[in-house]
Amino acid sequence: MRFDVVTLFPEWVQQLEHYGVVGRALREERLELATWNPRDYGARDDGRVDDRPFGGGPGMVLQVEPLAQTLEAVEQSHGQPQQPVILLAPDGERFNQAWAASLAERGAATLVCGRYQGVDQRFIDRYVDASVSIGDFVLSGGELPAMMMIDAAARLTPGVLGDPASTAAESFTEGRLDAPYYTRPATEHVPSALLSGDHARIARWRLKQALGATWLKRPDLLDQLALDAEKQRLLAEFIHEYSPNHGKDCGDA
Ligand code: 9D3
Repeated sequence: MRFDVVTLFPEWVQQLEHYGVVGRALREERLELATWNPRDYGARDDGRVDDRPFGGGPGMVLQVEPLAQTLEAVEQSHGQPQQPVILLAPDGERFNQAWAASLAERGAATLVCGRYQGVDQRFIDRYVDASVSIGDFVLSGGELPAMMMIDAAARLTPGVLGDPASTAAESFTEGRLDAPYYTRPATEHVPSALLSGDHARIARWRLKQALGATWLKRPDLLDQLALDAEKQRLLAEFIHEYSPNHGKDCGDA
């Protein structure tokens, strides 16, 4: 997987190299990251790449020319066929796991980080294949969203995580939340199923807790799941045990 990131803060984005599994994959060149600063390509004589918006209003707008020339440089740097140009912008499509998977599958993308009030619309019309947002909150630029997308896509790239099973088993891939985890010491309140050594029982407990957590915390995800009979039964059990009177004498005998 290769990412080209167009950003006014390349050193910031390059910090990815120093942390975690994504950092390791970059250092071992199982993942490629190149950063491109529009200031180095077609800035005005005064070094600026932005200007005041026509019609007035607060803030500044990134100009077409520096961004266009930066994309030109990106293209010339690799002889590969065109890779998608994705703009990080607050009015983009919402980024999610499906987006991460499609990026990982395409194998390459150019991520353009917006700043200020945004980028000149003519750049978007001419060069941008899709705009992506990470949620309904206002950030000061697209760099953190770009780093987030790289992290999410990278971990779906073969060889980035040590153990391929950990990607496959990730609950979001399944569209639901995960069960709780425990580790030593096994003092108190560790669910007995987890200490039983009975793998079928552990798997059943985890699935039930995962479905229960999704029911409690993300009912919107549950609506999208087609639960088979076994899963429906496990969730019904969880819901029954969750009810406030479960295991108590409610006095109506
Ligand atoms: C005047 C309207 N503002 C839009 C809400 C202008 C504006 C604010 C912040 C334009 C750009 C930005 C900088 N944000 C991003 O570049 C950005 C972003 C975000 O702010 N939230 C969620 N996802 C993203 S992706 C890029």
